[in-house]
Amino acid sequence: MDRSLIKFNSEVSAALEHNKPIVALESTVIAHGLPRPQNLDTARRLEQIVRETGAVPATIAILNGQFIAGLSDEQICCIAGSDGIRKVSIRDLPIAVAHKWDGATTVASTSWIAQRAAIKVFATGGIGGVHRGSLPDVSGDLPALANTPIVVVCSGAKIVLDLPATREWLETYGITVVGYQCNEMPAFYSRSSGLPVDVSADSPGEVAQIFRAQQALGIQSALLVTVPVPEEFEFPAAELKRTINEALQVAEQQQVGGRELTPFLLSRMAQTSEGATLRTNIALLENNARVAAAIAVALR
Ligand code: PSU
Ligand code: MN
Repeated sequence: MDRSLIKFNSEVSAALEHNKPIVALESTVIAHGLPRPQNLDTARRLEQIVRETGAVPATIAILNGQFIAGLSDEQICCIAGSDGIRKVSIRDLPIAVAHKWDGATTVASTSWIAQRAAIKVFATGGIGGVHRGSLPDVSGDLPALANTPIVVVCSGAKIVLDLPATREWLETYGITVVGYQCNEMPAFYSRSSGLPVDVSADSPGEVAQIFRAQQALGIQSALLVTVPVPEEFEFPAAELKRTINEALQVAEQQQVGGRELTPFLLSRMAQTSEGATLRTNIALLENNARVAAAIAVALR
């Protein structure tokens, strides 16, 4: 892709020029994953954490059909506060450009843009994956991760998904899964899933070493670094099943599907848990931004 299609803010372009550590952040979580006003506060806080850890944040979105790497605070406010922001995955990128959309980017499209912008590390909450139920709904995040050589820091796949099926998918498509200071793949709101990681890494330096090896080998998939939510913010396991099942049931009754499904499930669970899942979600996003920035620093 022509890099002139991406607009960089001055901070990110200076960082690219001087080979300073950069962390990409996505915007679907701001526009569709978190409610107002916590979405704006979190978006700002994630940038602040990346800076405090010694890296430059590049929040990515699409405005008027242009890919932006490094939103201004005003642009972040627009993504967080406007109603017409679309959820743009890779299949929507050509439409977004041709029709000059304002769009929030998912894990798939954020990775796609960030990697082409020469950014090596991207932090998010939970990746998309294989949905539960009879419909064969598989997030575009998975094939994007299979095709995009970038470090993606997350807390595993979102717990509303079929996690064993998602884990199999990652394996089949050659996506290396690193457990950051853990031996089990975390499950978003929960620290454990019973599913294996391929390797455990104790420090940002160890992750950097694996990513350098991956790049030297010319492997084209992402390196998925999975970080468990800090213990004090983990959502209690006893309530988790009930909360998820209720949300899944209501989604089915109301026939929510396609790109609406994930935001619907997240917001429904936040409602029925009286904000508890929301606190967990924000805590893991902040923690992942910190780990991602440390990895970006180690990769210099
Ligand atoms: N992480 C979060 N909240 C979110 C997401 C990630 O903590 O809302 C977003 C990401 O943008 C991810 C998307 O790509 O959810 C997955 O959506 P779908 O299942 O429709 O592919
Ligand atoms: Mn889907």
